[in-house]
Amino acid sequence: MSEQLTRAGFAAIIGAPNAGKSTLVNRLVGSKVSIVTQKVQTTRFPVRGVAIEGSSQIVLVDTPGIFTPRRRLDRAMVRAAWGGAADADTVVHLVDAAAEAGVAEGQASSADKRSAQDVETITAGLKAAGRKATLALNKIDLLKRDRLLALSEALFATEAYDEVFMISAANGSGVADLKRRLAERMPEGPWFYPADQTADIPVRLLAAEITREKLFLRVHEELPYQAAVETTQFEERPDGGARIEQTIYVQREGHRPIILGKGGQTLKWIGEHSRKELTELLDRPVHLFLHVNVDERWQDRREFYSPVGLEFDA
Ligand SMILES: Nc1nc2c(ncn2[C@@H]2O[C@H](COP(=O)(O)OP(=O)(O)OP(=O)(O)O)[C@@H](O)[C@H]2O)c(=O)[nH]1
Ligand SMILES: [Mg+2]
Repeated sequence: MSEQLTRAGFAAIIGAPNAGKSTLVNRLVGSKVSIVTQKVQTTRFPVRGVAIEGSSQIVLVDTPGIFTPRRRLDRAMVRAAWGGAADADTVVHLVDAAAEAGVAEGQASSADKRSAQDVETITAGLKAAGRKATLALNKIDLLKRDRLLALSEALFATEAYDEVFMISAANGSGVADLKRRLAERMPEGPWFYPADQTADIPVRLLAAEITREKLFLRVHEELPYQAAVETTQFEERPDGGARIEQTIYVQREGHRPIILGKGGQTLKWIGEHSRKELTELLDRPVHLFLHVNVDERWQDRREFYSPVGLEFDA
């Protein structure tokens, strides 16, 4: 009997901040591996999710949004995103179609305009790299079909792409077709991960990410995105539970009361929601302790970068 042919490879999802990359990766994998918020620049380092389609294993690389970077962390994020694309077998450029359409019709917000500029930068970068990407127009749930076609034609005319998909990562429409296509594009070879593994991220890091998501979801208006979460302790308890200690770093003393909230209510909310999700994810009781530290220069601390796969000197 001959062995069944298997395929395995890497598919990088790149795109402007907030295009929906992490939502798409979670949708393709079928469980949560990467955090999602309404804020731009949520994803800070490449996150690997593992999806299976037939006999193919697709290792999805969720990348930080690509934009014009100014600070050190921004530079490291953008470099990591392009690095993810360079190393992958196939690249999907995910575009927020609603933002693009807004720009085309002259009714765009400043965020939409920024997004459209980032899309241009990425298209140019793909062309310079000399390889064709898959274009995936996302958020089609927000748009009429005729607007989508015009948009798709305009982007395809740049010659950076060899295929176009129209999807909604949020409601799943079109995602199955994209997944089948990615599976076909994987090179022949043995799988990289066991069949039941969906993510490749250390559990301490994932735990910190979940708390960061709740933090951003709760204080996205008040708090600039300069906050980080670190898991400082992760202990298995004799009763089968996990005891997790985390520190939230903010850059200014003035941010501390925002995170604490009145009578500590905000921090309590963040902790409760994070604990709930961690309990489900780890499938055991979780005792979570959160601390807030002010560290003006956390973005300039070298230790923060390499554990998550970012280059400090980008
Ligand atoms: N309506 C709609 N919203 C979507 C869709 N996909 C993602 N979103 C929303 O878009 C926002 C950004 O989603 P993310 O998945 O965090 O986007 P991202 O590209 O990973 O963002 P960064 O990590 O910041 O670069 C969230 O509020 C999502 O719920 C979609 O298909 N339709
Ligand atoms: Mg993301």
